[in-house]
Amino acid sequence: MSQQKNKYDLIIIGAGFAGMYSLYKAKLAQINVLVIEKASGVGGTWYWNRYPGARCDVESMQYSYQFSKELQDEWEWTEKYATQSEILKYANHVAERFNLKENIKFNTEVKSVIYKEENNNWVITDNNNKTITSTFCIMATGCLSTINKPNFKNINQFSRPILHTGTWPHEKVNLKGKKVGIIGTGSSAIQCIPEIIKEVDHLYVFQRTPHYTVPARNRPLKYIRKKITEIARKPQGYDTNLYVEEVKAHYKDFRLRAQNSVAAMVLPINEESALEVSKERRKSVYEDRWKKGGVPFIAAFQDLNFDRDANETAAEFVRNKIKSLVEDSATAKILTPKYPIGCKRLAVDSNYYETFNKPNISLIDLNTEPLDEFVSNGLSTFKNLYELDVIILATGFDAMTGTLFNIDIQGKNNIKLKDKWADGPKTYLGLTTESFPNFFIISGPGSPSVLTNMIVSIEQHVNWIFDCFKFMKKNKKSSIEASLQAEQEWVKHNQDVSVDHVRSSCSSWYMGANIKGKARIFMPYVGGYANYVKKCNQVSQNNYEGFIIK
Ligand code: N01
Repeated sequence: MSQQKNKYDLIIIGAGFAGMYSLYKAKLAQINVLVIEKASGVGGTWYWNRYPGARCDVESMQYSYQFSKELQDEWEWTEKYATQSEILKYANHVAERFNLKENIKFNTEVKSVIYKEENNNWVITDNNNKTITSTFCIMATGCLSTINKPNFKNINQFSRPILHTGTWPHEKVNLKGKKVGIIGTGSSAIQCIPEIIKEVDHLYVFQRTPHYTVPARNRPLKYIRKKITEIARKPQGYDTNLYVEEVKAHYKDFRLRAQNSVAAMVLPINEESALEVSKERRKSVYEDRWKKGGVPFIAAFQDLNFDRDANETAAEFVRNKIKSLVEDSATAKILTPKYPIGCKRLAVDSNYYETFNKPNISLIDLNTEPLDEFVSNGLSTFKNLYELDVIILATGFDAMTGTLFNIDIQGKNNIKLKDKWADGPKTYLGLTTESFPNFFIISGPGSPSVLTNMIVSIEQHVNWIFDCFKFMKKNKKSSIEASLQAEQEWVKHNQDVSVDHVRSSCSSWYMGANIKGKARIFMPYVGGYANYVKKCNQVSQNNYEGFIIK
C-alpha cells in the first residue's frame, strides 16, 4: 500500500452513492484512498437536484444501501417515496456513520485522468492544477450529472433568473407572485410543475414532447404501517402498501428477491399477456395498477416491453386517463403522447395532469408554436411573446457519457475516451473499457444502471470491483484491462438485446438523442439486472475471463 503524499492506491471520483460505497469498501480493505468531489457535500444526484417536488420514484424501503444490517434497521423512511431532502439526509447519515468525509476532498473538480504506461498508474489533475497519482481509478461520476442546457437563441438576453432543475439553487427560490416559464416536460418537470403552481402567479409550460406519467400515490409510511400486508412473506408478488416492520423483519429475503429481478427491485410483474386476457380483465388490471400507483404500472403485463400491440393497450389506457383528468380537451390533446409507453422513462407524479385544470397555468405546444428566442423580459415563440420573471430549464442531462467526456480521460497510447467512444460507448460489462487499465466505471454505459434501482446496482458493481482487487492482490497482479474481443462481444450483445425492446423505440436520452451531435446508440444494458449479475459472476468465477490481467 502506498503512503507517499499525493500518491494513492485508489482514487474515486464522485461522492454520490457509488463513490461513498466504494470508499467504505476501500477503507474496510485498508486501501490508501481519496475521493474527489466537485460539490461541497455528499449525495451526488440528490445534492444537485433540489427542485421543488424532487423525490425518488423507487420506493424508499428499496432505495437504500443493504451492505450494513444495522444501517438498514436503524434508518426510518417517512414516506413511500422519499423526498430529495430526506435522501440527502440519509446520504449524510451514511457518510458520518462510517467516517467517510475524512477521505473526501470536496469542492474540487477533476479535469484530467491520464494513464502513464511507464509507471502503470493514473495521473489525476484537478481545477487547482494539483496533481496526484493512483494505481486504480473508479469513476463514480453518475449517469445524470451533467445538465443539458440547450443552446437557445439569445439565451443571454434574458435579464432575469434562469434556473435548471438539475442544478437548482441551495437557498429557497421565491416564485411567489411571479410569472414563470418552464421548458421541458420530462420526469423533473412533471415533479416540479404541481409544486410550483402553488406559488406562482402564472406558469407557462413549454412542451416539445408529451411524457407518459402515472400517479405515485405517495403516502406517509406511518399510515401504511397500520395496514396489514403480507409483503415480505410472499415468495412472489408484492403489495405497494409497504409495511415497514414486515419488510425490516424479512429484509434479507426482500433484498434477495430484488437481486433476482429485472430491475433490481421487488416489482410485481404480472405474467399474463395483455393480448391474451379479456378486455374486462385488461382494464381491471390497469385500473388496479393506476389506483396503487408508481412504476409497477409498466409491469401490468409481461409483454408491454416487447410487443407493440400489447404496449398500445397500456398506452391507450393512459391516454384515456389524460382525457378524463384534463378538463380542457385541447389541452388534454397536447398532453397526450402518441409513441409507445415506457420508451421514454415512465414518470411518476402527484397531480400532474390535474394541475392543468388550474386557472394559472398555460400549456404551449412547441410543435405548433416553436420557440424563437429569449428576449430581455421573456420568451418569444413564432406566435407570441411571453413575459416572464423566471425561466426554468427542465431540459435534462447529457446522460451516461456527458460527465466522463467533460474530463480529459486518456488511456494507453494517449487514446482519449471521448475519441474511443465517438460512435457510442464501448465497455465490457459497463465496468471497464479496453486500453484503460485499472480504470473502472460505476453504472457506466453497458451496465443496467439507469434502468434499475440504482443503489442496488451500485452495490453490485462496487462489490465486483473490490472482489477483483482481492483477486489481483492474492495473485500478485498489478494490471487489469478488458480485452478488445470481450468488449466487442459485450457491445454487440447490448445492441442485440435492445433492438426489440420498447426502450429503443423512440428518441430519448437513453439513445443520446437529446444531445446534438451525440452518437445515437442505446446506452444502458436492457437485458435485465439478474442476467447481468449472472454474467458478472461468471466472469469473476472464471478468473476474470475477457480481461487481460498482468
Ligand atoms: O430530463 P428529460 P429530466 N427545446 O430528458 C425537453 C431521472 N429523474 O430531467 O422529449 C424544448 O427526461 C425534452 O423534450 P423532448 C430520470 O431517469 C428521475 O426530466 O426531447 N424542449 C423533455 O421534455 C429521467 O428520465 C427522477 O422533445 C426541450 C425535457 O426537456 C431523467 O432523470 C426525477 C429541449 C427533458 O426531459 C431525466 O429527466 C427526475 C429544447 N431544446 C428525473 N431540450 C426520479 O423520480 C430538451 N427539451 C428518480
